[in-house]
Amino acid sequence: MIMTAESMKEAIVDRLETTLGIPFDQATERDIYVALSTLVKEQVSKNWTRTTQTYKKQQERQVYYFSMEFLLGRLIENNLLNLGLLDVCNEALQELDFVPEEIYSQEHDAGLGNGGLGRLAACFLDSLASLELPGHGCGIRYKYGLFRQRFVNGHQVELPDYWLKEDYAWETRRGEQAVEVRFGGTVEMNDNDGKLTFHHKDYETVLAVPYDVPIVGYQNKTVNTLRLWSAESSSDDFNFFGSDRTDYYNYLEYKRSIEQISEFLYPDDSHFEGKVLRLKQQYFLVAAGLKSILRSYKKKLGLPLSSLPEKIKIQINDTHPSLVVPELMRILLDEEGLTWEEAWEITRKTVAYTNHTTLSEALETWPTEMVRDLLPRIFMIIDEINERFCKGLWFDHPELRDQIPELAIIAYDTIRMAHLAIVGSFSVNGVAKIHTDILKKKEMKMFYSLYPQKFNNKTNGITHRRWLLHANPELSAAISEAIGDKWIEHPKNLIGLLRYVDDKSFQEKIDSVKRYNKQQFAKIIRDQTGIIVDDHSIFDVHIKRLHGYKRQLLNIFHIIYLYNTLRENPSLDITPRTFIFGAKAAPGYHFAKQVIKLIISVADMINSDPLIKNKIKVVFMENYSVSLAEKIIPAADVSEQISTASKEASGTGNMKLMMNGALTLGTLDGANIEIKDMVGKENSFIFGLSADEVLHYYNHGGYVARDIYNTDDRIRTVMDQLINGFFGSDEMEFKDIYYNILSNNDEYFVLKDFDSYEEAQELVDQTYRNRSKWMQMSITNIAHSGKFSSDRTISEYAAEIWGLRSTTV
Ligand code: NBG
Repeated sequence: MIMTAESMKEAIVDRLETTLGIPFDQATERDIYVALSTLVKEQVSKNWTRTTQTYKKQQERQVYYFSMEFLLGRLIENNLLNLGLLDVCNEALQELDFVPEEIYSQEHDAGLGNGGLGRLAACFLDSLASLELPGHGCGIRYKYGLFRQRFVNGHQVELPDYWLKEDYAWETRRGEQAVEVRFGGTVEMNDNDGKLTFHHKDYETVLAVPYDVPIVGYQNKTVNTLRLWSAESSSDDFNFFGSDRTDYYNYLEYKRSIEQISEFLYPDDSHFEGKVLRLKQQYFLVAAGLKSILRSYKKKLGLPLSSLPEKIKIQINDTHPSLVVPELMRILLDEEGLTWEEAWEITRKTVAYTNHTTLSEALETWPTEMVRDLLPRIFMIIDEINERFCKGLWFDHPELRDQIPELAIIAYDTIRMAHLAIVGSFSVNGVAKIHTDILKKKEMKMFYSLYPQKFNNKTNGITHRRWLLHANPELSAAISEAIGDKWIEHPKNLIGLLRYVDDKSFQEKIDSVKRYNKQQFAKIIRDQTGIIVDDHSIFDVHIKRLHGYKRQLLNIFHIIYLYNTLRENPSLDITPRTFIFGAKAAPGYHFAKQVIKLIISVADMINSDPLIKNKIKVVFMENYSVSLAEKIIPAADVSEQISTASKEASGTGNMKLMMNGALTLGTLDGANIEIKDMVGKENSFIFGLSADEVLHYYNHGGYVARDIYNTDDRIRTVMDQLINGFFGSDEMEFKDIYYNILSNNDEYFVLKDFDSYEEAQELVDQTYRNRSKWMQMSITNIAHSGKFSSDRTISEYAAEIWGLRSTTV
C-alpha cells in the first residue's frame, strides 16, 4: 500500500517502465496519467474484490440504482481523495516535475448524462460507498457521451464526445458475464391443461457486455460497482448465417444496428423523444441489469424467489428504466413459472420509483404499436397489468370509476410510463418538498389518493467530497482550521461555522479564499475566451442546461437593461459585475439555441464597449461540464436559481454553489425553498411569483404579456432591441424569442417576474458593497449547507425506502 510521496513516485515510474514500456524521461503527461490511474486501480482492486466477497457472505440486502445516466466527470482526483492519497500524489507529481492538475486533466470526463438527473446518480454512488452501504449503479456504456459544445459565430455547434478514444482507465470488461437481450419476434401462446405458457420466437439477440467501474468509498474499504452495459452482436454469429440471411454486407449492417443501441446518449434534458432507438436502450438496460442481478441472486443465495424483495431493491431513476416492472414479471412468469399473483407481489415489493419532473413535455408515453413490435411479450404483460389495475379500480374504488381513463396505464394507444412505475412499485418519491407536494396535490393526485403510503419526499443532495473537499481545497482547509475536520465525515457539523459568522478574521479568511478562487477562474476565462475580467467584480453565475423554464432569458434581459442604463448614464454607480453562463442546449431545441446566440451577441457588444468602462462583463463558457463546474463553483459570489416557480423539481447546482459560499438569487422553487428555510430570507435574495401564483395563472389561461410590454419602458426597450437590429446586421435574428414571448403569452413569466428580479439584483449590488455583511451571509450559507450533502439524502433512502443496512468491509 502506497503511503508516502516517495513510494508514490517510485510506483509511478515503475508502472511506466514495466507496464507501459516507457522510460520516465520520455513520458508524456498522458503516459504519467495512464501509469497513475493503473496504479490507483490496483490499489482499489483488493478492496473491490473484498467488498463483493463481503456482500456475498453476509447476504444482506443490496440496492441497485437503475439509471439511463451517470454523469461521473473525472474520477482520478476523487479516487485519490477517497483513498487518502491526493496530497501524497500531488507532492509526488510535483517532485517528478509535473503539474498535478495537468496530469489529472488527461482523464476525459465521463459525460454519460445530461444534467441534474445524471449527476445526482453519480453523487448517490459516491455517498453509498462512503456510507458503507451495499448499493450499486446499473447503466449504459455509451460510446459517445453528451455532445461537446463549440460556439461558431455565436451559434452552438455539437461535436461528438468520443470519450473512449483512449482506454478508459477505470473500467473492467467482464466478457464472461455477458447476457443476451431479445428484441422483436412473435409470441406463441400454448394451453397446457389450462396453464398458459408463452413462447417467444424469431427474435433478434443482442449481447449485453458489462463493464464494471469501481466506486470507491471515502477512507473506508468499501468499493461498490457501477455496471455499464455495452451492446455487441451475439458471439454466436452463426445464428445469423444459419438463417436465410447469408449476405456479408447484410451481416455488417445487422452488426452495426446492434452496436447502435449503446452508441450515444440522447442529449435531451427534461424532454421526451419517442424514438424507437431510445426505447431499445431502455429495454436493453433493464433486461441486462435484471438478468445479471437474478443470476447472482440464484447462484449465490440459493433462496426462493419469494425472498427476492428481502434481498434486493431496485430504485429507478425517473421513468426511463420503468420497463423493469414488466421485465421482472416476464422472468418470474415465463422463466421461473410463478403465478401472476406471486410474480406481482415480488415485483411490487422490489421496485421503487423516483420522479424528477412535472414538465408535461418530459412525460414518457410510448406508442403501443412501437412497444408491441419491439417487445411483444413485454407488451402483453403491460396490457395485463393495465387490465387488472383498471378492473381493481372498477370493483374496489367505485368512486373513481369515471377517472379510469385518466388513471389507466394504457390509453389512446399510448403507454404511460409514470403510471406503470407508480402501479408497479412500492415507493414513489419526489426530489424536494415542494415537488413532492405538487405531485401529491396535482400531478399525481389521484394516485396519491389510491396509494397514500407509497408517496414520500427525498430532497436531493450533492456529495460534499467532490463539490467542496475536492473542488475547493482552500475553503475546505479554512473550514477545518476553524471547526476541525469532523465535518468531512459529518457534513452537518458545518453548522459549527455559525459561531464564526461575525468573526472578522474568519470573514477575511473566507473572503481571501474566494478572491483566490476568482483569480484562478479569471485565468481560465482569459485562456478559454480571451476575455479579461475583474476579479474584484461580483461573479454572478448561471450554470445549468439551457431551457425555457430555467430562464437564462430573464438574466440576459436584465443584463441588456443594465447595459442600456449604463449607456445612458456611464457614470452610474454600480458594483462591477461579471455575468458568467455555462449551458448546453438540446440540439433540436431551437428556442434554447436562440437564447445562447443572444447571450453571446450581448456579451460581444458589452465586452467591447468602452463607454461602460468594464463595469459589466458577460462571459459564456463553452462546453459546460462536470470538470468545468468544479472550477466555476468555488469562484461564484451569486448563484442564479431563477426558474419559473413550480417548474424546477429540485435543482442541485443551487446546493453546490451554496456550499461554496455563493448567495442564492432565486425564486421560491425546488430546493431553493429549503435553502431559504435553512439560511433565512435575509441571507438569500428571493424574488418572483410563487408556485401557487404560477399554477393559478396556468389554470386561468396565463397572463397578458403585452400589457407589461406596453406599460414598462425598460422591458419594451429590451424587447424592441431584439427585432430592431440592435445586436447586429440581421434584424430578424431574435424574432422568435420576441414572438415567443408576446404571442405565446410568455409561458415562463419572464416579463412578469422582471421587475422583482431587477429589484433583487439591485439589492445584490447594494449588499455586496458591505463586505462584512456579505461575508456573514456567505458563511451562514456554508454553515447550513451540510443538510444538502447527498449523505443525508442517501441515509434517508436507505432508512425509509430501501431498509438498507451498512456493512463494513
Ligand atoms: C431534473 C430536474 C432537476 C433535479 C434533477 C435531479 C430531469 C428529468 N429532472 O430539478 O429538472 O434537480 O432532475 O433530481 O432531468
